[in-house]
Amino acid sequence: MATRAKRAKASEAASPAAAELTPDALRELLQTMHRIRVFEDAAAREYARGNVGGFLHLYNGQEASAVGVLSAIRPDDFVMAHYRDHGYALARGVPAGPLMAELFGRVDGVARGRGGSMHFYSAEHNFLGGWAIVGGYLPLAVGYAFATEYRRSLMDEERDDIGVCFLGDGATNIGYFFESLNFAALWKTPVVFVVENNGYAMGAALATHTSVTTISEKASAFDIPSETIDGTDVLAVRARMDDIVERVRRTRKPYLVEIITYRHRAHSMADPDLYRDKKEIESWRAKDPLERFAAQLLDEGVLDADAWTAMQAASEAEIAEAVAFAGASPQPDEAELTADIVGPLPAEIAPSGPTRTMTMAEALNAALAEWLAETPEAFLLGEDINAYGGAYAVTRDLPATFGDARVRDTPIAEGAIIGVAVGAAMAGLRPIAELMTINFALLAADAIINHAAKIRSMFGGQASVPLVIRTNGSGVRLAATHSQNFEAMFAYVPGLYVALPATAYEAKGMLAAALRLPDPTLFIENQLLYRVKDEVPEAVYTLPVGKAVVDREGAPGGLTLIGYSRGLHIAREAADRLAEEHGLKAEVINLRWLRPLDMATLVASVQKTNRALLVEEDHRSFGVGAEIAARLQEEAFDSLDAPVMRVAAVEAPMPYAENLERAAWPSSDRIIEALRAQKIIG
Ligand SMILES: Cc1ncc(C[n+]2csc(CCOP(=O)(O)OP(=O)(O)O)c2C)c(N)n1
Ligand SMILES: [Mg+2]
Repeated sequence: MATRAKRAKASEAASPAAAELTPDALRELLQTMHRIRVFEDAAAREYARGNVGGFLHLYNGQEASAVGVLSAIRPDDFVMAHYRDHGYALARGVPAGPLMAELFGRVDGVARGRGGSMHFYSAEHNFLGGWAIVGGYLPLAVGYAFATEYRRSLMDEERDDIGVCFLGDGATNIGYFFESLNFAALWKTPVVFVVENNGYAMGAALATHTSVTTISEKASAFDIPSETIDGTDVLAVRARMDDIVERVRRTRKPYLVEIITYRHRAHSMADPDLYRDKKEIESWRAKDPLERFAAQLLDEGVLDADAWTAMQAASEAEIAEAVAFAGASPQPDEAELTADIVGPLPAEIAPSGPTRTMTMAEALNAALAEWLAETPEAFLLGEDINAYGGAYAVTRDLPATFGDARVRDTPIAEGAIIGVAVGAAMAGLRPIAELMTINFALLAADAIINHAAKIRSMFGGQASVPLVIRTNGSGVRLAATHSQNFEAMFAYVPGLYVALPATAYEAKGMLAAALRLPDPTLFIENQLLYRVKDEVPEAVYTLPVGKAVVDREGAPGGLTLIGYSRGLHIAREAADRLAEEHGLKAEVINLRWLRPLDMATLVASVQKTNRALLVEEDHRSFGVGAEIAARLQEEAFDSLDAPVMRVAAVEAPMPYAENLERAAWPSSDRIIEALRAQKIIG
């Protein structure tokens, strides 16, 4: 703390005169700071009354930062922030009524009561969240700012907007911070990272949570210019921000500002504040930025006592009205519970015209090429998709046709790859991100699950993420960390489409469909199917989203084999053997999509065959088969003549040895065994 206090003091000396701003502008800065203070105190009161729930992080003491920074930018610039977000939203001009209504969980709230305190959002004000995962939204800000640069350079849009992204000192320790700074510098994105160093990350004091306590120095590792400002002086913040904003607008490159500040209240309303010394709190309250600025304006004659009293009364009246507005706003209709999870489906394009024999990799490549050619907003990003040609050659030749700016190699930073893509998608671009294999999707799980899948719903339908994430499962002789299939884990997440093509024909049509969706898709290819050939229409077509197909008709009273991805091929092989060796004409269903899951097709098939067996390459426990078995017994119980069977990967980390790997995989042998065990065949 000694260093922080000393540094803050040093920059006090540089506090500029108020002369450059008009008296009206100065009074407005003070009024906004005061409105924030009154709003926060009212929020605390309403929390105590039980009108506000959840975590409530208040901004008292830090007002000079939000007001100094946000008064320096334009309405077309965007703002992203963390969960301590009330002050930024107010300083951005979002009206207090809808903000308070959001705290109350009401339908007139800025996220229709879906987000709460930590997820304020106002598209109208370019206030783009309110994010509650520490650091997770930083790459989104980079992606959103990147979208501006993309539109300027590739779509001839004349614009020079920038972004401002607030974070705390604690957030500068998380991997997303470093990945985002690297991306921002490398991709030259006009974003100002504003680190509010309030000395604590929850209960952890600065020196206990970071080895570099002058946070602005962290930016130098990425060649990003930076500085530290005294956050108790709104004019110091504003004066420096005027310069910084002008510089970022002109250079189109990132900047990092550390603002030394202090929160007067505990971390959140749930925090008993046991870790801070009373004297320390008093010493910072003594230099309260609000009181300091009011005293300065009174002293300089910009304000007289009566005017200041009137200003205070105006804030109190405005916030009292906001509380009344929130209290009068209805709770959201329960019918809204499932609204805004995904948007409407686009029109389908039927397959037609001549076909050509293609591998799955070629079919995917064709779908990407067609979409890039017709969609200027579309671009590809991922590790080794350009110079290397794609780890599985799916993106080969695309750089030559579409250029390096649209087929973009990235650092090895899965979290930021997806986070940047999410931000770009929110800004209206159509990113297609490649994760080299699904094993690495775990490093991007936050961006996929906490962000891509939730944004439309969590912010009350104000934003969407039209993003396709291409990746692949399986693998041969790659052992435990490189042979996994996590489709069940991702299919679990509402707000995410999960597609698994099994043939080249499907790959092209399903990818074309996913590319046109207004919401995120995890498109899971299979390393063992990239070279499988098929007849594929040359023209653009889409296959219906969330629809399974009957791959082979079976006989009534027999068996439905359900497969997807490589599991379909195993099911087909088993169906051949059952027909030849046992005279059983099994029906084969190809799921194609796990979310949404086409239960209607499955139920219709089971009503005919009375038995079902699912083949999956993912593990059996808590898996796709488990879900299908549960739903078939709910929806087709009376039709079932046997338990729903599952043949899945053996429940073990995948071994390297050839025989062990083969034994771990599902196979037609294991299907035959399972059917024998149930006495369905002899
Ligand atoms: C990834 C993640 N880890 C932990 C938390 C719980 N958490 C919420 S706020 C916080 C402290 C963050 O401190 P800082 O970045 O300094 O911001 P401040 O609260 O001081 O404004 C923690 C640990 C979280 N929300 N997200
Ligand atoms: Mg902090």
